[in-house]
Amino acid sequence: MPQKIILDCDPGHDDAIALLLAHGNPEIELLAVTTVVGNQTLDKVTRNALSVARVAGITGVPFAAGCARPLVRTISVAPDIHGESGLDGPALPDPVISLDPRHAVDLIIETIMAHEPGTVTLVPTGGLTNIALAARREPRIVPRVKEVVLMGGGYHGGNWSATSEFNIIIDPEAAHIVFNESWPLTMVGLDLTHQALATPDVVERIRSLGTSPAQFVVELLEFFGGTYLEAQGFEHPPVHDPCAVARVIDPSVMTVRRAPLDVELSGALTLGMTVADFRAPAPDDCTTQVAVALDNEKFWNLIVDALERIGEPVA
Ligand code: PIR
Ligand code: CA
Repeated sequence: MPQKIILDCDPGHDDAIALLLAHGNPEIELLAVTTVVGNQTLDKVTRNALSVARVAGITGVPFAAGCARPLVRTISVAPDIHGESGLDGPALPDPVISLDPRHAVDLIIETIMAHEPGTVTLVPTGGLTNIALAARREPRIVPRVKEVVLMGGGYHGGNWSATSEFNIIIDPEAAHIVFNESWPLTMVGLDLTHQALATPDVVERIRSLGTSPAQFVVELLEFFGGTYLEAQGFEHPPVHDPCAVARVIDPSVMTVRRAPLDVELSGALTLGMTVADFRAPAPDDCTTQVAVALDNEKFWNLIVDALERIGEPVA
């Protein structure tokens, strides 16, 4: 039985690859794709999501736009990393599917309520605004969700401040809500995703597939590699968001550690920090865990296999 997921994203180079992975892997049933302000404005990331759907040949999956600003803070976007479009690099084809008319928060709620309890996994790869609002708007979703497997945070440090990761610090109040709900939550943070580096050998593996979605990914990785070198001094870019999807496909792709987690809302230097309490043993009622170590070979095989399965979609 494939895992049913809702991908809540802000494409975004690595979000786009996460979407391709989810679509191309038979262990995943993509129930819905929702967008949220993050790497760029809501209009831009939503259009990007629809363009990527065309590249991947995704039809029959509802795509809905969500929140255009965080709960409390002002918008901060990441053009230094993702460019002005939010997905600079490859040519972006005009979308062929249209947006679902529902608000993302409503689509998330309706989708969870329409499926058996314990069968839908939420995979957020952007700020947590939509997910937090869904939990507040319809609390009955919380015990129905199988698990939240999110890309965000980190217990070693940040990428948007010394202590804090982008997806958390752009809407820390939303993250605080999501981390403190009772659903099982796996944090796939920078500690893990900084192990998923797109080295030249994996870029060549993808290029050699020779299809247009593979070429699209190569061009994403080339642009992302350039900005990551320039802005963050990384020799090879970390491909964050597909790590969360990979965890749902094959839990053995990473090791995790149970630990209570919380999000800092009042620190003068540490706003948006995800604090993990690693004092052992984790309490019996602890429902949160953090990703610690990646099986790199398994991870890249999943990406390459998904692109191979997608092949050359008829646009
Ligand atoms: C990546 C992101 C934002 C800023 C930087 N520097 C790098 C986006 C990615 O899409 C990912 O979801 C998360 N936020 C990583 O921080
Ligand atoms: Ca993202």
